[in-house]
Amino acid sequence: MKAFGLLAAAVVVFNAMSSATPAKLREAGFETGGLEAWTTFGENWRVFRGDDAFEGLYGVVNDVQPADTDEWRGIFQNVPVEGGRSYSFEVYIRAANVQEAEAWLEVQWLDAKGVAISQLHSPTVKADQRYTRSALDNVTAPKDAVAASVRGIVHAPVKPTLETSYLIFDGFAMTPGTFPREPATAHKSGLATE
Ligand SMILES: [Ca+2]
Repeated sequence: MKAFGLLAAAVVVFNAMSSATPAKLREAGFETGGLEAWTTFGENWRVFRGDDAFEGLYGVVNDVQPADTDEWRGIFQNVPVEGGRSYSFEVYIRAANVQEAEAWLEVQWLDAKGVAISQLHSPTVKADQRYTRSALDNVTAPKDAVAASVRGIVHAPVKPTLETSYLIFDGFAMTPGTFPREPATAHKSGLATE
């Protein structure tokens, strides 16, 4: 009887989770001025404030500097999903003085143990660009997925020799299905140092 009771309790918890309102990205545009909702790895992530934000007042930038050591850097947030359902993801990326550095939007599908089942990413940004949409549109979560790890990735296989490279992200978003609007066109310009 005791074992049955535990099983019943587990089912109740599962049902409560599966019927919850779909979770969303938090602080997706960094407008708190902090990174409380995000986890980073690798060096030199910072929130910046200024006209160079894609939307609002803030964005997040990774500086790739000549003296750096980390080849891989990322900023991510895990969001619950329903296995077998389709989702769309986007972020706006600006690249300035990139030299050998590159960036992309990545999604890892996580199972109940937090282990990545599979991953996919947007085309790689390899050259300087104004804010441009990077997206994964209408992709289906594996049936065992319980969360999407939504990631901005910077890869710096070769460090710049003289000047800093800037890989800049703002306006992360995700939705079940597809976004209900046409994507905004790229805008803004200038270097992160301006
Ligand atoms: Ca913003």
